[in-house]
Amino acid sequence: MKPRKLVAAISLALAFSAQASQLPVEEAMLTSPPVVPPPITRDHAAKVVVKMETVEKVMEIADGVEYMFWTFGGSVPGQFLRVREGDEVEFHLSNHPSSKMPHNIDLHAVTGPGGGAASSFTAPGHTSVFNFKALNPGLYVYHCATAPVGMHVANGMYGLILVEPKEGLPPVDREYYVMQGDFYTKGEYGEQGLQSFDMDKAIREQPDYVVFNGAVGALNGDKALTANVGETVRLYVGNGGPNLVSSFHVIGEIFDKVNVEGGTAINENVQTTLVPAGGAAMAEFKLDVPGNFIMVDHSIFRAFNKGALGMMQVEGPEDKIVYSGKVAENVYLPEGSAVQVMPNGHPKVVAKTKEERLLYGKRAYEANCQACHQNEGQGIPGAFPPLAASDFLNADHTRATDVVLHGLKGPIKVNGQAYDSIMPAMRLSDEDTANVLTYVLNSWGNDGGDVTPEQVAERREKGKTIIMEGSAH
Ligand code: HEC
Ligand SMILES: [Cu+2]
Repeated sequence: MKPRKLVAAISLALAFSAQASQLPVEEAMLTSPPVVPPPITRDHAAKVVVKMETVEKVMEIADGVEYMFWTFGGSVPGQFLRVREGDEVEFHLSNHPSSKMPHNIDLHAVTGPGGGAASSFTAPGHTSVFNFKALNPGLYVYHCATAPVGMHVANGMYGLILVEPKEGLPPVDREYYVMQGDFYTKGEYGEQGLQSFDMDKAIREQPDYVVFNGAVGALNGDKALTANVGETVRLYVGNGGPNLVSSFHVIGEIFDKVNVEGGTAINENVQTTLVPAGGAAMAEFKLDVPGNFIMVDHSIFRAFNKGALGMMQVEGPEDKIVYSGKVAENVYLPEGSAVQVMPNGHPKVVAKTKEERLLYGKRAYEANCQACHQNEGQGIPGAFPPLAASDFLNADHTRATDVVLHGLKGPIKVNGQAYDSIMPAMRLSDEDTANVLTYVLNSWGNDGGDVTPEQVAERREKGKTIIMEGSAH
């Protein structure tokens, strides 16, 4: 080797080793939603090695509806990554050999062109490595930025990276990872089977699904977030978009503190915080009373008709001063008012077997009845009568059909308890009405039986608002 070349080679090696500083090395812990890695306890910078994999896989976006998601780490949103301000990150992006598409990653926490996108462009069956230094603390979105970018994002390729400030974040009892996204399918909301991506709807910004954590119900029922009275909770809320801005709200809670847009500025006593597409927020609150706290995008049709609804179940002692619960329930009927009609946008499904009728009926129940009659049909004492082991229901299936078709008002007795309230007429198809009634009759200790669409059609003919005997109205 000629001397000049040798010098050049040595200085290159030196420059390289000067860049690879002497920081302790550790491998990052990555977690799938809604889990967040534990707070960082180090008081110094480290070199953090991240190994993330892009995977294309079919998962349920709603009951009976499948979608080919493109993911970081196999979940939507992708794995949560937590580093400390000043850390040097060595990022390994592997694209699973079964992928059909190349992918890359643009981390909003990166200072540098493309946020890592160009350096991480990876074909199926390959791994790319790039380095960055986490200069700015905050909660940042990452996403795939491979063309067509909108499509990669719309298929679920986004997640969150938290860069903890050097001094750490104030300690809380629980932390959760919740991220919204909008999805565009060829079929309408709820249409069964494997659904493909609809580019036209995406361009028009008219999603069929708007969901937290990748699916309708991803945070409901036994997958609800949990906490206890007296605890503090921090939600890391992200919005992958691709199109919609989220008006993030927890029904029945006030955020004591919000790190607005995931940055350093803290707003206090916030009811609803805006989370932009490609943005995030940290929301902290203390739980003072028990119950179900519903998380929504307060663009409210998204919550009740497109899936943007999650749940936090809080257990512990009541505090009747902070919240009394219902203390009275009376009928309020201004002159001339009629029973209201609730709209329903559910698609028509035709059950071919009793199993299908029960399955579709369960879905119709969750979408149309559960809000009042509750998840196990137990009702709410004094307000909504039980459908579980209901003597009123079992005594007369025709009357029950009329209740669902035409609504019900006036005093009734269910299992010895008096109710004097109003149920609005449910605007369901004959098919859905038959399904939901058959499901209810065969659940929660009821006597069984069938209601057919033909029977419903017949009752619909005879339709009018039922006012129970003895009613004053
Ligand atoms: C907005 C709240 C609300 C929704 C939604 C609702 N109900 Fe009701 N339901 C009531 C109330 C209130 C009563 C009692 C009315 C009264 O006091 O006259 C009632 C009564 C009933 C009864 C008779 C009493 C009993 O416990 O057996 C049946 C059956 C019933 N509902 C079924 C359904 C079904 C099935 C659905 C969904 C398709 C549904 N309801 C949706 C509020 C609701
Ligand atoms: Cu991609």
